[in-house]
Amino acid sequence: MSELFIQAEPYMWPYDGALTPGNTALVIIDMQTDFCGIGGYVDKMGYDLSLTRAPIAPIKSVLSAMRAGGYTIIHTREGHRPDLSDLPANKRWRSRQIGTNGVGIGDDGPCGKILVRGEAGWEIIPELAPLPGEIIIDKPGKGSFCATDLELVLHTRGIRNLILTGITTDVCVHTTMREANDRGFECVMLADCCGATDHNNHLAALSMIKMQGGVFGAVSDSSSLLQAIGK
Ligand code: C5J
Repeated sequence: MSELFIQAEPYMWPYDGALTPGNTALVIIDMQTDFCGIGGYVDKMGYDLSLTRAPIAPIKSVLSAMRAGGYTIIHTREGHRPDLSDLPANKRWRSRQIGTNGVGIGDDGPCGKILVRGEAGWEIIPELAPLPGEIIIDKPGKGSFCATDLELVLHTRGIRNLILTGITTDVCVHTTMREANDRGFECVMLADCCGATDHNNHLAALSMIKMQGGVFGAVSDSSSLLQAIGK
């Protein structure tokens, strides 16, 4: 098999050049209205929406190239059951400490109940809507492996390389990368395809990945990915 690498830091990714549409998935994390839309959870907390909206256009171009190349596409959504039976009390309590009037996860907001499955704010934004047949992972937590069947899906498909994108860099994307790395998956995060509620946290999260020879994997960007896969 011929080798294929993406320009990345601190090493050309994947480590062994074994990158094919059959063994590699694009993972798009939590591109939901609650995290990047007007009236959603992040907006309600008062953060600058331009930071979590910045990755929309770069993800769109990577998504369209990887769809065309026949790669597995996986979307995730953070959200809780409508009866809130999977919403830990401490998560709910903490989410009510910031934002207006003690409104937090599970409470009514302008886009319906915040981070609750089936509500408008919980939906993936139309620009990045999944196509029929693409995998959607619903997760109650920050990591995409906790309380989901993601690992089983990846093993069943023979996926070993994960290209990570989405929001937020320092929370759900980072947690997912750490979980995946510990499970033996080879991970790269695309810097311009991620965003955080605080830009310095975004930069710090990228920097952490590159420590110790790539302690969680590597960091690249959309143009390096597109160049490598020839789109
Ligand atoms: C957060 C996420 N930040 N998708 N969720 O609560 O990163």
